[in-house]
Amino acid sequence: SEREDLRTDFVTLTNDILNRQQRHKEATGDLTILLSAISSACKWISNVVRKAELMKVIGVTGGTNVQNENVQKLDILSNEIMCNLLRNSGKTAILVSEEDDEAIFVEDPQKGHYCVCFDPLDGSSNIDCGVSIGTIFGIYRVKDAGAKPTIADVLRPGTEMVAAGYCMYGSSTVLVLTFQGSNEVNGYTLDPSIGEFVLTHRNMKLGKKKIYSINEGNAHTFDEAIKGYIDSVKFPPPGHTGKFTPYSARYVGSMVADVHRTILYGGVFLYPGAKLRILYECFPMALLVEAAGGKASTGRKRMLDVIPDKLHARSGIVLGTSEEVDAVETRYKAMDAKK
Ligand code: P6P
Repeated sequence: SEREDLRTDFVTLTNDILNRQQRHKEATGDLTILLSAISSACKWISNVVRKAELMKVIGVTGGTNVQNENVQKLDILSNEIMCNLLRNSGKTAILVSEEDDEAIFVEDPQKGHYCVCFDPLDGSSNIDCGVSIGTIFGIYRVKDAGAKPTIADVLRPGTEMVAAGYCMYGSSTVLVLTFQGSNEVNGYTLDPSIGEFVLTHRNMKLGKKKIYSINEGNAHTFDEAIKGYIDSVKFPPPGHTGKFTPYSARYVGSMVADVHRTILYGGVFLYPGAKLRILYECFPMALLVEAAGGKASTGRKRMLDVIPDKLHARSGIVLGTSEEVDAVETRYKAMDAKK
């Protein structure tokens, strides 16, 4: 009947952000405006990502168009929309994008007090096969609102990020967000018919499924600690008798999809070796996973305690349930003790 598809009771992302601002008496509303700009950019990216294949047919996005010109790729377009909306918000001082070698310093009158580190379209190599991709962002407040912003405002530990989140463009478009110290992760699903992110996952906590997620094609590069851990989830320990239930292997190859599944279902995601970028992949995901009740580590130390030495610094990362991350860290301690 007509009534079945009418949603008549919901909370929106905007609503939640405004209510949070009111609960923080000292809040100026700047972060609210900044997050509103990010959510608008994600709506725009979602719209374009979903039409990408069709737009290619008419040569608008990706590949070449009818005049055989090289047309901007989705990750370039997504970067443009993120940079423009963040700058237009009037609340940013520094933008660090995966797509730009140098940091962007926002000039007056648009300059604000927040630094946003983001990957506008992470996993974009998966676009052509329809696999989920996403926007990842982490937000610092400048150290001194009265001083000239410098690179030192973003080469800081992840513990100093004030908020972080991602927007996954999958079977639906879901924006997942947490604030430093809140211990709460909330997920909002885009209802394109009204252009609102509607609360669908209140206070997300890591699931309990035994899943491991790693690109085993890199096994020849794994150190003893990772090798030992991966063997331990696939094979019974030596001398084991009785039933052994191996973990399930799940690997999408798009960090947002692998982390979103890890938070919802549980298990562990590992990318050993310095591939993932600290400021706009590792730190935001670490903040989210910790707030969802899990852990994120380099293997040897808490991910959020790392201090990146350059904008696009990379790190190995292990994130997921505390039990699994602890198991990996224990193996690194044993391995290092033998040195
Ligand atoms: P690999 C995507 O290119 C990305 O940056 C992350 O989203 C993803 O987790 C990782 O790289 C996948 O890397 O080497 O398994 O293809």
